[in-house]
Amino acid sequence: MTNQTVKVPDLGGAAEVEVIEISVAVGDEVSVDESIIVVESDKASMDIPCPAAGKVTAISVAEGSMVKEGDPLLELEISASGAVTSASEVAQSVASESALVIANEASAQDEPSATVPDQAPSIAPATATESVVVPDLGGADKVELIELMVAVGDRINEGDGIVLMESDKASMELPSPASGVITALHVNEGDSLAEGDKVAELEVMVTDAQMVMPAVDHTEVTAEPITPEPASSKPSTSAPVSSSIASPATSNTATPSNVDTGHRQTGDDRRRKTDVYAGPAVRKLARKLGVDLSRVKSSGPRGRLAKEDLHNYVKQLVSSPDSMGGAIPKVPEVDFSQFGEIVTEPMSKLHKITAANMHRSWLNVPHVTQFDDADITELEAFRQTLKDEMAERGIKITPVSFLMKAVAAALETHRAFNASLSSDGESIIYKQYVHIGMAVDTPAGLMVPVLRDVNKKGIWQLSEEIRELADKAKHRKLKPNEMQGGCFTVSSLGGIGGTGFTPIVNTPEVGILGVSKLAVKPVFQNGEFVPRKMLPLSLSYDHRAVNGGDAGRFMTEIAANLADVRRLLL
Ligand code: CAO
Repeated sequence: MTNQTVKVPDLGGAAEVEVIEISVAVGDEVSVDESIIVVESDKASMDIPCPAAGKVTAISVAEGSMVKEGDPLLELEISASGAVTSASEVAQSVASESALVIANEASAQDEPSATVPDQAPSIAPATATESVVVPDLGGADKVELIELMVAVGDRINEGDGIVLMESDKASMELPSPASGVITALHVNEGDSLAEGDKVAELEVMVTDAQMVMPAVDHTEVTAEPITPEPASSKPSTSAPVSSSIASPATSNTATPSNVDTGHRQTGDDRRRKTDVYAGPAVRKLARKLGVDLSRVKSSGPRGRLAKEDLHNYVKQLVSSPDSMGGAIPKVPEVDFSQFGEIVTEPMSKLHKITAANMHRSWLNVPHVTQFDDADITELEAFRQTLKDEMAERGIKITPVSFLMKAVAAALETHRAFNASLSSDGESIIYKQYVHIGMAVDTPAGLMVPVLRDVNKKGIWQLSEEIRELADKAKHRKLKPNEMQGGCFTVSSLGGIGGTGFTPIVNTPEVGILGVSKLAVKPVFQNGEFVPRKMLPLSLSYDHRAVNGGDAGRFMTEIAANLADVRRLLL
């Protein structure tokens, strides 16, 4: 037998880490590389693997403890067969996982020697081992063990559940007959049990009275020596154990005195510490599945979570769209060919990119769309007066040039629309430039070239640039920088048709103006209806960044700028 102290390995630069989970209990047999403790820094969490097969004899930390490299985590009793022969071999065997430090200690040091009584008062608490058996099953022949509620090494109180059993009619918890430590388990989950079957061995403290009484059924009484206390310590006031019931030195068998360090937890301890009542196996499974145990509902007694609860939770997540935390239920696949002839064509790259951008924006941005009609009767009249000059210059001016100018002026006075939210959602970035994207319908799909410094340019120059960029877009000649840097987008479907639409914000911009086909409408003016050329506008905006009031004012200004373009000179 060799005792080894498993210490905190190299933490990769972290000064201190928190023990967030102890995956083993005193008395547990652990295998090489089995996760024994999980630690977490502010950047990552790390499973500390067991360096060798053995039995956990003591745990030196508690969940929530802060530890640093080299701090002892637990004591391992390594049997001859599972022993690692040298410290270097141990280090090698775990080096790939982590640089655990193992301190080999001679077993003799830990084994109580024959001289112990000379060094300290010969005081030893007495313990009795009691077998816990399946009680009267109230008529049922057999029950199934559905949950092991304790592990070897667990300290439990009288009345705490040991196992949960279920017949076809009911489930019942087998309570512990006394307070003590589980030293052995004879059953496994899924076993079929009958009345009288042995379930566990419980080591209980024996009082003076019990020692003079005849031993109860199923109880063998043993006594174990305790580790001598330092000379300065007060001798225990426990009753001395008579030599007739003192067992031979059982070396490193965990005794109540050396396990009662607060690391062996009862169910109540565990509930208090984490507010989640679950055993190491359930916690381990939850870690594997990435499930937050505090969200899982217990179906068991006293709120203890079982593996089944975890499975049910995951099943529910997978099957219920409502509980998917933002994930979107999938549209079912349909074989359209069953209804008639079909042709399947691959989507172009541009189409796929557009689809992805639209989807992202639609999902991320709380959209609001506001509508208005701009009276562009005077604008159109003015535009008609430019026909000859347009022909002379070879430049076509459409309502879109005026729209760009009207929007640029409104962006200068309504900075809420000339902005973007920072990606962390903590701040708003206001742009001191006015670059406007223009949606262009091309045979390959939608493209959005950007007109720069629209606020500084005149209608002729803008009209020329609009034509140039639209042509480039239609012929796939746009350079990447000609599609970047937009503050706001104008999407004009006026040349195509429609009375209105709700455009999707081109994130990270916060607004987009949709323009539909102008129509002559009767407008009530000065006591009578008069025919006016009305341009339908629809403004979509990101309601995280822009309020309805801002949007109303912004839209009103655009409409006013279009109704009287002289305003653009102001
Ligand atoms: N109402 C009525 N007529 C309009 C109009 C409006 N709102 N806007 C433009 N027109 C007219 C123009 O005056 C032009 O008429 P003429 O040929 O008689 O002069 C005609 O419609 C066609 O204009 P155009 O489309 O060639 O040029 P434009 O400046 O109006 O638009 C551009 C340029 C690039 C915006 C446009 O070609 C385009 O691609 N629009 C589609 C945008 C789009 O797809 N948006 C949806 C995005 S979301 O899917």
